[in-house]
Amino acid sequence: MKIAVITDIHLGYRQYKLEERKQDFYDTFQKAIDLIIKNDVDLVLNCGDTFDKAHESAETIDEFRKGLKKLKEHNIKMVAILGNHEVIQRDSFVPILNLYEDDYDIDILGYKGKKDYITIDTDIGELLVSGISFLSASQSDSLKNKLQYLDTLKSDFKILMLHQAIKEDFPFSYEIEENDLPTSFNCILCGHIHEVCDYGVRYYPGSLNPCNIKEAMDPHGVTFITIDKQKKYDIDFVEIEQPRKMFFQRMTYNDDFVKNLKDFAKKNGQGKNILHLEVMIDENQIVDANDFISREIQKEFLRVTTRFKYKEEQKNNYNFDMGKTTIKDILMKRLEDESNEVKELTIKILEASKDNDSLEFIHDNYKNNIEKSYKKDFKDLENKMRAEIKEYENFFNKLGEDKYARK
Ligand SMILES: [Mn+2]
Repeated sequence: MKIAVITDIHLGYRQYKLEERKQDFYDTFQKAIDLIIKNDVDLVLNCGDTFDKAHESAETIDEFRKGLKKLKEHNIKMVAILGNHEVIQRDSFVPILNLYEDDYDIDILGYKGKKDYITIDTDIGELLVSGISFLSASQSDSLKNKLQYLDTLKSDFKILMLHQAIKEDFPFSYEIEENDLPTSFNCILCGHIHEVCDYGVRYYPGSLNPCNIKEAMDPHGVTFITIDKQKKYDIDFVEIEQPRKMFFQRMTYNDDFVKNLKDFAKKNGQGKNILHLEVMIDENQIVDANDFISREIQKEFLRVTTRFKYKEEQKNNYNFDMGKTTIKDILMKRLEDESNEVKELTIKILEASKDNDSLEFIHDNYKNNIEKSYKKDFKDLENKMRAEIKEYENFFNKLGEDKYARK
């Protein structure tokens, strides 16, 4: 038994308001379908966010139809759930996926009026595929009830499809926790997180396309699951080459800036790629830099977005010696103008982070308890902390890159 899993196709997303990016999402989807057909699978599972919005253009709706048509020609069934992008909490709402049900072999699971599961006779016995379309946090009781009910079903091999945020995987805003997940399933396939994550029984195939610059660093593609008669299964992720590259460059506006950026653009732009530029600069140099970028760099790429950061500000934040400066020093510097409560809390968070549990800590101790007493301060701090964590991630990723580049 061989199954293909895709998720978060986000058809209709016009990234950077570019027609080219919308077309990229179409092309990657068709490539995925061709790859699925080539791999001779028995079934395709689609874990949600097929469409970027609940309402899409006829062109976008037709693009998905083309994919389903190809699958039908090869007798391949698709089972899908709806993601958070394509549902509206309104009684009269009809999901786009409904349009295909009569003419193509697609089942939508776990939505109003739809089945919660299907069973299929396969070479490994009876396969049960169940799924719950996205439910918001206000419906988490109903979500938990559904999960408990699906847990009681019996079959030779059980698969569950979800498109939810699970606390352990996405701690800031979630609908359920790992503990709420049923235990009788051989495999739980999840959409929503756009990165490929293999947590054993729980698996995220990741989005088909990068939907932001951070996701551009990750591979995107189709996951194939082969199940044998002993109910053991292998997971094989196959990357799909993206139609264009996205680069993130952090540079300082100094004597080498013009040459370095020109060289980079000549080598990497190819008229079709996308560049996110972050430039450390003095305020009075921005006009010159902007002029140079739009005159010399823009033409090498499909799109260049530039963010300027003042050098002064940058120095305050990053002028530290890797051997000596601690994260605490950096944080204190950034929180210079904050109240003592905020500083104290920061220290607590830092201490908790030593157990590698910082996100958990922020959520449990800060968001739920402390926020009540110091609402505004701590809301601000939460945002700051989120930004900080991102910065550190970027910073340490960068260090990693440099390290590998030298080898
Ligand atoms: Mn998504």
